[in-house]
Amino acid sequence: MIPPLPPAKMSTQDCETPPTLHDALRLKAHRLGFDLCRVAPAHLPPEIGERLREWVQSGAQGGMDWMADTLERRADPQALWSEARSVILLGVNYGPESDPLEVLVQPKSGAISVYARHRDYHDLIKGRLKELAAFLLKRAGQGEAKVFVDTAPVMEKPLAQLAGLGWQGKHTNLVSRDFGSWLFLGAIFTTLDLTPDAPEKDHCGNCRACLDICPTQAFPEPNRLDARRCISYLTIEHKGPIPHEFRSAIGNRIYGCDDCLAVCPWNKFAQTTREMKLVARADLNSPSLAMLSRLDDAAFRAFFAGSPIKRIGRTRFLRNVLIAIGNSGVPSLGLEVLRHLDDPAPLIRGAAIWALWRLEPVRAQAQAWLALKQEADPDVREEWARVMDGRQSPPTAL
Ligand code: B12
Ligand code: SF4
Ligand code: SF4
Repeated sequence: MIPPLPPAKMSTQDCETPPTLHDALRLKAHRLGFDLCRVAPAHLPPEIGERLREWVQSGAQGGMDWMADTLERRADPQALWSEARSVILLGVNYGPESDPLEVLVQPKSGAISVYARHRDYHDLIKGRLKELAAFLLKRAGQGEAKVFVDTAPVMEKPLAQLAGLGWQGKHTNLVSRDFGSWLFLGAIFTTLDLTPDAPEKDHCGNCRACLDICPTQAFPEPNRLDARRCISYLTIEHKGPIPHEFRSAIGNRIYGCDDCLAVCPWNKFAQTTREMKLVARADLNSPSLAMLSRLDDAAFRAFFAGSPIKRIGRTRFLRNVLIAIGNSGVPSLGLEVLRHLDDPAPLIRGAAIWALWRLEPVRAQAQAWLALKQEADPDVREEWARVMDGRQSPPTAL
């Protein structure tokens, strides 16, 4: 068995002449831009898989069918790759420069979660993981490795806790003593038998700040998230109309949500990212809702080139922007809504109706009867029908 890695905090000076494979690995990881690098065995305690099964059986994954499809491979690293002996867990600090929740009180702006205000981290991390894996195998002179970030059926958070990168807080994300809530995770599975690092303990104590701040009450209990209620799921993964019960609570969040992350007291140890590619684009800190609502498909693609937001496409994104406009309480934004009432995409038409009803209820009601007669899509018809019989709540300010 290969000896354990040195302490997680790395100094380039300490490691100029790495004496062991582990030192070399950690130093290389640091040079590649990873902030944490630790090792876990390639198996998880059975209760982790059990909880995942319960979660999927309860339907908490909503429309993320891939969570059910990949259940058994996700529950157990051995089921994913039976020859794997160790997993190297990597963390990249994406700590923001300023309070990400400031934008929530700017009704004319859209709130984009910190993780999407810069380059797509998948693209950034994957190449580096591959480079680190190649380095490891070359130094070891043996073995095989596979790299995973986010999209593969890997329980990254429980594995990261097992490796000691942090612990799964009550909001279910990994919290780090060094970087608070702001860590991206990646993993390298390898056939090499590396000595695991010590796991991290839970340091949440009696705190429940993340549970209490959640705008949509997405936590049925601590450590358990109902994705169907989570704004991150609703604005990114959910493909259809956003359920009415969550629309006003979404406020101006147009892509993801950071509330439960940002409120964590462990963020007092957070540090601004050292990775220039993860520094927020200035134009994504509080983009104008009016500007975003005017993006046609080509402009949307150009504006979000290299950003994870491009992945959800203009239709779903515009749905989110229109919900935020409906929540803005800014009457002048009604003009932006009107142009979308006859958009070819039913998802956009439906969200536009809701936004108009919120901003200009009299105008919406005046249009409803004729529009309903001409509308064929059942979801859009339902939006007009709600306007006609006044089934929507009155506008609320942010
Ligand atoms: C599916 C998914 C989502 C879904 C579901 C989130 C979720 N919590 O499951 C949605 C779309 C909602 C989502 C949202 C976000 N995500 Co996401 N997501 C994933 C993904 C692909 C899989 C996560 C998963 O396996 N979920 C299944 C559930 C059942 O697993 P679990 O959360 O670990 O649940 C455990 C606990 O609930 C626990 N448990 C249950 N009951 C109890 C009781 C007790 C007492 C205890 C102790 C434990 C416990 O057991 C479960 C199994 O271990 C991972 C990438 C990956 N491959 O891991 C990224 C990932 C988790 N996401 C990430 C991020 C950044 C986010 C967002 C912050 C993005 C944003 N700003 O909008 C939000 C955060 C929302 C939140 N509070 O979780 C990061 C998190 C990094 C970190 N530091 O933890 C990951 C790891 C991606 C990455 N590679 O960096 N995400
Ligand atoms: S990301 Fe937002 S909506 Fe989702 S659980 Fe956290 S606070 Fe709630
Ligand atoms: S906010 Fe409190 S309960 Fe939530 S993860 Fe942080 S320390 Fe734990």
